[in-house]
Amino acid sequence: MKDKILNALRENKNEYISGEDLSDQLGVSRTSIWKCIKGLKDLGYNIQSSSKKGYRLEDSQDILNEHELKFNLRTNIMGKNIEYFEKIDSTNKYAKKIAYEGCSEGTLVVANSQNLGRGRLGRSWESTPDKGIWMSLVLRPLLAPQDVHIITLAASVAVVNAIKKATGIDTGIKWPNDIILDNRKVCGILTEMSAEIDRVNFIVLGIGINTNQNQEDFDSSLSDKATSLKLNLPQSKTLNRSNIIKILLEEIERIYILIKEGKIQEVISLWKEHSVTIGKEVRIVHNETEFIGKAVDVLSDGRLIIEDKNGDKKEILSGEISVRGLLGYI
Ligand code: BT5
Repeated sequence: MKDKILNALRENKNEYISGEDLSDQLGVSRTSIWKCIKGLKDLGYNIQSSSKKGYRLEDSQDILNEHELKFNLRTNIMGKNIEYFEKIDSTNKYAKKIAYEGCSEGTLVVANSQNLGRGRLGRSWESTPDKGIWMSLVLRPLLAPQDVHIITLAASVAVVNAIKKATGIDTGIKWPNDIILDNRKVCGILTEMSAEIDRVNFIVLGIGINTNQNQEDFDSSLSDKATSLKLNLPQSKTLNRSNIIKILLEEIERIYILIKEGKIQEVISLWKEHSVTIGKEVRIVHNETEFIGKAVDVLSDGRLIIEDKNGDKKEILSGEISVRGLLGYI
């Protein structure tokens, strides 16, 4: 019923609709309407009530819930099935559980807060309640396990494009999985998989985007490493997370279709267009050894090609990287 009332209010946007009209239209009592309106207000919707005129939905700055995510979602695969949580340990952990149980491709898990958000290599991910996008998608591509890195590359491109479309903000991709804004990390991507020797069972694509945090919302250990979209907007405007997620799902779907069609080189080119790593001098720390050189290319399996000053090349699959002279934060 809440959904129906919300839709009726949306159709009458900025106009009052009386309780009587709503009750006639939806065939329920005015008391039920009143209770549902109260429930919607509790969910964060800004609904004006007037004893004479009825109810009116005001523009809300930031609402995150399943209804809002489904409203006007224009995808065929991504987010067709949504599980929303006010609080969870980790959306990736939960998505892996339901993927094992057989959930459909494109299932989206979103949380308003995570108390055990995870990064790579056992690191933690700070997931401030009410302020960020903490989401995981279950994918079931026909890929060999060694080729799954293309999903992280593709997701990075989708994030950059979605942020640009939703906010106008330009971001860059730092190899392998960071989205960078103002020399700080605004988003991290964690791709996990379950696979057999020659085939992937499923991939969980976890994305964390710092959206509406103020500087003081970040732990002091992140103060010079992390930023949010809001901090980079004029007047620090609060953003609607549901809106950004829907645009992101569209972008992910678009690039995922390229992968399904085998257009891997196209994905790599898009990645390179937005990369802040390629062409820069970088320092790689891997297994306690250090290597300095210029990042010259990325391969479809995610490896970064570094060339040292003698022209010798090295392929790097993972490790810590700092882009010297550009990003001083790691
Ligand atoms: C990542 O790991 O960047 C992947 C982060 C993925 C988070 C999403 S949220 C939804 C889904 N569910 C999960 O449980 N995880 C995914 P990594 O490259 O290892 O970076 C982790 C490092 O980034 C930490 O050690 C901190 O230094 C830093 N960090 C932690 N939280 C941050 C934040 N909110 N913003 C920016 N940097 C952060």
